[in-house]
Amino acid sequence: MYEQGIAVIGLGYIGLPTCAAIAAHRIGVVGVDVNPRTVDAINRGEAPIVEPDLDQAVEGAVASGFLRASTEVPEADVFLLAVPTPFADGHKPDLSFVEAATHSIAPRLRGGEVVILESTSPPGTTRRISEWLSELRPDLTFPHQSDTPDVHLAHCPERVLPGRIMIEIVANDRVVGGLTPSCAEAAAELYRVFCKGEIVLTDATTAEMVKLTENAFRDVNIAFANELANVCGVLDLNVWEVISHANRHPRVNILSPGPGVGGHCIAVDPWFIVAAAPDQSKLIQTARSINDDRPMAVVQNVIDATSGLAAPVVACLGLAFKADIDDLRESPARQVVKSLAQVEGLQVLAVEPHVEELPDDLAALENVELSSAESALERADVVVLLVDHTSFRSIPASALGNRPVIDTRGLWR
Ligand code: SAJ
Repeated sequence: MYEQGIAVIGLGYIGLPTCAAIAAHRIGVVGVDVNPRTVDAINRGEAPIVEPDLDQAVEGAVASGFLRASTEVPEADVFLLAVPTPFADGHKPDLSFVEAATHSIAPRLRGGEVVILESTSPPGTTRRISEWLSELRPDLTFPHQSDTPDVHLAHCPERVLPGRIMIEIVANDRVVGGLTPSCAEAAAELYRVFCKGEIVLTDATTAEMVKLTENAFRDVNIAFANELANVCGVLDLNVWEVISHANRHPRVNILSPGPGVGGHCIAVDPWFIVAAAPDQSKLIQTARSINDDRPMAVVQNVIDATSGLAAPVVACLGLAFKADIDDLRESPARQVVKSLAQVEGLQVLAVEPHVEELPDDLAALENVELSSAESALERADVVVLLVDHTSFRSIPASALGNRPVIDTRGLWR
């Protein structure tokens, strides 16, 4: 089984953990990435990204000889594509990385392989890969052309939560959508090797829509919570108390309001549904705009709290996009800090225990300084909690004192 091994294209938060999970079952894996530094680090047995337990998994897989990395695509039995699918201008899906990955594997096909798309993708993408491949390799048949193709193609969307990837990559159920039923079956065989969750088979477009639906559901639910926060602000009610009591109802489960939705998935993927059916996705579009408006609503609350102060000092606790991670990309907290720094005379003390230095865009601002929590709480006129890191939970009420506190996560409620 898998004598030629598995090739995983893209060694980011999904590709690399997947390589390690497969290699742990003594199947040869070559991880491919365009970045030579990523490749070198992995070949030294190091994980170039921060994720609990990934380091040991990569070290073990490389030491066992079942994982190596390369900038070149090898021949393989299965090609698994795990490349980014961001959006371009106008929130339109950008499939350029998927297309480039498709081009990179085309010359390696001999017939008999399975190609699996794991990247979150707009409906129809798996079929487009099949079409691209048939243009590149007219000597082979693909599943949009034949029920018995030379190369099988399926979509199996990743569903792992950053911070719990190594657990969820094994434990989660997987949806495997084939362009034909035999494509789904061929792809499912690989997941049966390393997944303990159930493997559910469907068609490729349904699988694409399932993944987008999961993240859009969460975005809409968070938007509802954020809208409640706006409403409770007007009514002078504690939104956390309202939600926590409502959630005691057996059929109510409202998520938590916050300073906005960050990360690379939940704020992006709903747009793929909107692009596919703009007139039918009003709720999804409204949710996106409610969540996108949140950082500026927080900024306005801070400005209101500092009114009357000539040179206010504001402590901003947290820069990451969510709790207990060091990832500052696409973070609403960072957006709040950046916008506050535009306010004349205002000084921001940014507290982020998971980083050693500010990212370049914030470091370039004269009135933003990276600070410890202790020092920021000593000096600030106003305290804003932006990320519910565990270490902030234990800050005592006495350390906050009588100054205005804006707790966007309800951590100290
Ligand atoms: N957030 C809130 N309120 C909440 C929950 C989250 O404001 O109640 C915010 C977070 O602070 C963060 C953002 O939403 O800024 C997203 O965080 P998250 O933890 O909800 O999700 P991600 O983006 O880390 O991972 C999601 C997951 N999808 C679902 O839970 C449906 C994960 O399983 C996916 O694999 C991942 O997207 C992905 O790659 O698509």
